Amino acid sequence: MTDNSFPAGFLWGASTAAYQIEGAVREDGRGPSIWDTFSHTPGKIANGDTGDVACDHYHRWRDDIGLLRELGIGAYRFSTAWPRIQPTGRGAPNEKGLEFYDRLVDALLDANIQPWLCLYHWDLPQALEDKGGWRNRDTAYRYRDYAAIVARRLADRVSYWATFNEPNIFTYRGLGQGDHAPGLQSREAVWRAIHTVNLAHGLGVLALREQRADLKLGNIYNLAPREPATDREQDRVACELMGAIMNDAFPDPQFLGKYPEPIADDIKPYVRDGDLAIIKQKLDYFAFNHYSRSRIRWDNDHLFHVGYAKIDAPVTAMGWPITPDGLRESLVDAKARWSGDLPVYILENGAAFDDAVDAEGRVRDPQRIDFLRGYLGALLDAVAAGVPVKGYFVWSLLDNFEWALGYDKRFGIVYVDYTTQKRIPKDSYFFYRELARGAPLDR
Ligand code: IFM
Repeated sequence: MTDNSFPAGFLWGASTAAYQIEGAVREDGRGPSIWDTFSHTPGKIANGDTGDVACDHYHRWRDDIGLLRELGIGAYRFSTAWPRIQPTGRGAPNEKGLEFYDRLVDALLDANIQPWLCLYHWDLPQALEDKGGWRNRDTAYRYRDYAAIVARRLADRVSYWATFNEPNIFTYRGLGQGDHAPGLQSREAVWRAIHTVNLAHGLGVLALREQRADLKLGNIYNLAPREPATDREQDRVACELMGAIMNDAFPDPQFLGKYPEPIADDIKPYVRDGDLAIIKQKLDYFAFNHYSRSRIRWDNDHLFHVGYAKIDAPVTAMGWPITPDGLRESLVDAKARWSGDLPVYILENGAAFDDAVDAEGRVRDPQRIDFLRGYLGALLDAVAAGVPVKGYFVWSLLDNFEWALGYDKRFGIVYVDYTTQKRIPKDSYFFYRELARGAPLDR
């Protein structure tokens, strides 16, 4: 292996999420999710956008699998929508919902693409939210039942499963910062939710293994290096808190059986005897998403007293600094702290830029290509440093509903014209295709 070649058998993939692409929110018995409620609440989403139609993937999934096949990648990560499968989050499954994922999985396998299934990418059934959502311990048991239903149906064909996508983001932003669904602003709600989600993870892993013992199971964290903006005590405290919530709150209990020190006392009131043993299950791979490093400062006005300080680096259309070396650092750090010899996968990485279709009908996105080149170079540096990184999934296959920012932010390697639903592969799609065909990284 040279420094610019990927290890033999390296898995190239692309990721998406149900609410961000599917649309068809009222079809075939799907129930409402917290994101339907939130996106229909005036003022919550840029331009008043909603996921009602999104990329209409629910109807166009065959074309989208065609794009994946053409791309030549080995794996596709998608999420199942809990409210499609259990419209109220409990009780008998909705057959039509299961059928949709059945067809999707079969078509992926026919195309020789491994399905990677994530059970939860933020679209909690609204009926569960009405009973306290992730603040309510019972939701962990509802999640366990949902996981068992999906596994009973798909575990014969899907080997790779993830319990949650970015549990740190949906708990912190949904219940603390309030800019994501369900839009609460409460420290206590965050502590409660962190524990319920961890418990749900443990219960979910047990339920999945019961269906098929040799499934490959993991959780998709979101990790990034965080450093204090200055060496002032307050900035250091703010940074430690952010590190505990954003990096450690899920891998620590899941791999080490304990909560990180800066938040352990806050979470303790919700932890019952035996919970930590349920949470700390043997996992088969270690996965995380990574975008950017950050510098943290104390902010008196913020609920958690944290703010972001500027980093001297170019930024994406999200305003996120482009700091590829942070990926290497996070990989090396994760191996030392949690993953050890487990295979490691980056299940999301990518960037939003202000893409446009030019007069020739082409979408030229050299900035995204540079971004990918930089971060993939950092990944190779981590491999050279001994981290067993086995695959990389770009975020995202398609432009899609970017949560509170609606359709303004385009992360896809395929451009979506939302008025016609036409898909146009961007230049980065062809760049990625070369890598998937085995080209070394030209860096
Ligand atoms: O679009 C999101 C995705 O749903 C979760 N990870 C980050 C992406 C970009 O913000």
